[in-house]
Amino acid sequence: MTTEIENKKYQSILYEMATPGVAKIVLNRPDALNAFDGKMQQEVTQALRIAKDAAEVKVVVITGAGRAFCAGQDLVASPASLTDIENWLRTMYRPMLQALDTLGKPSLAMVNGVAAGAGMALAIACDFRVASTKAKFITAFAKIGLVPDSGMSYNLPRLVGVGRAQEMLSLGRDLTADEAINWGLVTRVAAPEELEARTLEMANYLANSPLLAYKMTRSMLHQSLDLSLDEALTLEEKNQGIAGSSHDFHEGIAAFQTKRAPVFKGE
Ligand code: T3D
Repeated sequence: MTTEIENKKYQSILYEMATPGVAKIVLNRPDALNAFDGKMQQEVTQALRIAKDAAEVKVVVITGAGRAFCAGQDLVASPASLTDIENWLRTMYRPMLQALDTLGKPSLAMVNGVAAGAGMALAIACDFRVASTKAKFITAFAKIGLVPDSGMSYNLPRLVGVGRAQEMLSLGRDLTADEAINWGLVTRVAAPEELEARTLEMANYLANSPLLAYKMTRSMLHQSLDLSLDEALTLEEKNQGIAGSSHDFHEGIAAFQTKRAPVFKGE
């Protein structure tokens, strides 16, 4: 039986179930290093919204076709993106970043090659990054006279700290995969031939994890920098109350007591 995910036709992306529970979005304009052409942002947004509603999807992986992850905004094919940038960002990038933020399921960027500009911004907006040893992280904005966008000014300092974010954004410091893991920008590094297997290993682990707890944990971490300790303790108490009455908690306890592996439902 084909799913809604596999039935729909796209121009700038591919969308498929990689393994049971794991949907894969492939940015698919390899001749332009998968640069965003407008259609691509719209299709990624649509794919993420479908993934959010699809019970069969537990985790989403985003990657690029060919040798790049994504070279950011297409600087040739989308004239509108160069003449009214503010509107372009609002109408093309914002919905995509918001769809990712409200996915409610774990997201992984499988960074197969260079990730530049908004391409790097998309990778760091995902919950986790598995990078090929061939990957490179290039903020790119300042090289063409721009400030960071697509959530990069928000996500980059949260991952690497303000000082290192400033170094990447203003001193043109690009990172290899090995540097990126040392800076905390990526979660794992893998040889190119092992990248897919290592990513799916992590995705499958997440797909079988207690996803209600994942969702609340992600939200708590994202809020934490803006909360006082008192507010964080209150949020922990409230969310632990919810997690503590979930199916998955009872299953986790039963599995521990009977010395078997838990089967979580995300409920
Ligand atoms: O404008 C707005 O609306 C605001 C939004 C901004 C968001 C942003 O993302 S701003 C940043 C935009 N991106 C860049 O500035 C990166 C530009 N690309 C590069 O610096 C380099 O291509 C890379 C470092 C990414 C890779 O270098 P390399 O040497 O591996 O490949 P290459 O030879 O430069 O590129 C290969 C082909 O891809 C080439 O086409 P060709 O000559 O084979 O026909 C190149 O023109 C094309 N390409 C690469 N990046 C883009 C692109 N085509 C269109 N747009 C691109 N961004």
